[in-house]
Amino acid sequence: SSALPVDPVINPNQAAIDKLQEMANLYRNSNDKWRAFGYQKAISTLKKCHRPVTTYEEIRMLPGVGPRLAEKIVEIMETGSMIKLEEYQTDADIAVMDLFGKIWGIGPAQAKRWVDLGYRTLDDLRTKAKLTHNQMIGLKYYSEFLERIPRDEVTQIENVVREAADSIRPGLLIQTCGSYRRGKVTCGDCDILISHRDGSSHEHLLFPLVDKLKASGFLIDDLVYTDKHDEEPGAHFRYFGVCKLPGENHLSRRIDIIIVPYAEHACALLYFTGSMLFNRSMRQLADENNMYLSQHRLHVGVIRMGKNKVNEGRLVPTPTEESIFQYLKLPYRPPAERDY
Ligand code: DCP
Ligand code: MG
Ligand code: MN
Repeated sequence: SSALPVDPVINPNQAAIDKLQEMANLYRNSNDKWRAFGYQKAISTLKKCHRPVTTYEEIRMLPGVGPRLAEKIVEIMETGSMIKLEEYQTDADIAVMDLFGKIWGIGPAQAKRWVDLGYRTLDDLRTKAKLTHNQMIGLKYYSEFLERIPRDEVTQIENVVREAADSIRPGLLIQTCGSYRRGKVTCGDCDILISHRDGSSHEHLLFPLVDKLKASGFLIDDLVYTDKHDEEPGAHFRYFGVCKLPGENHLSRRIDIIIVPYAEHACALLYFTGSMLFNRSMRQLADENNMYLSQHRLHVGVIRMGKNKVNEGRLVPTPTEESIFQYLKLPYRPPAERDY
């Protein structure tokens, strides 16, 4: 695949970014999503700032950084540590919430429920808790799923899927999205989008594809496997599961496959490329301009009363990602510039 830009060189404020990220993760996993969000905004700002900031005044000038957070950043700059973070890291309940919150698919509410039931370790969950299928899979691969996937391994995973898909149906459009398409050096999982330009050859593909990839031993556990008829009308065919490349030295990896009709390809590509924060701001911008943007489609001329749509507006053709940016009157942003 084409040469993509990779993560920028280490940021001069990386030490502060790392500490703030740890704190944001702990807040998120301990169910304090507003604090986590505030920290995440400050992290975004610091990542975009390519000179070192050291004084309180400099830090306060950064957008999205309030006085309390600025004090924290100064503390990190001056002492190399952050007392609040250390307190949190040694708080037993917070530590357990964090442990549980790192299980794939587990949010802070579920982590809290388990803590309240008295579970303290992953073994407690394995032996005492009543787990759903996905929770069992998350536990089974606890440490493997926390490992980032090197970019070239994602490419290899894509190639395995491509080869299987091509052998079933030639001419498919197959593209890895997510953090990979945004040019990251390592990825949390492999997000593969499949479609076909003829508008119909994407149909009846997911089941034979998954069967084939299971038979070869590549797909090893399922998380979400849906025929769109199971779900809300028009939902995409999707498979979320676990894969492993052949050979001894490979870890089990998360893989997401989505198959979409070609008319929805650009909206799905935009959505599946992310980031999640970027998607949120794109949808918000659409809302503010009487449009509606989803992973399926773009509507214009939407009329809302508060949160309710009074008029659904009109579906517009979106042949490319560029066309979506044009409707929103935004200059096009390549995937590598969609982190925030
Ligand atoms: N996505 C979203 N909202 C969600 C989940 C996903 O908008 N609740 C979109 C944006 C993501 C993309 O789907 O960028 C892929 O989801 P991932 O969870 O795989 O996230 P990334 O690929 O961006 O990061 P990672 O490297 O952690 O996989
Ligand atoms: Mg991903
Ligand atoms: Mn994913």
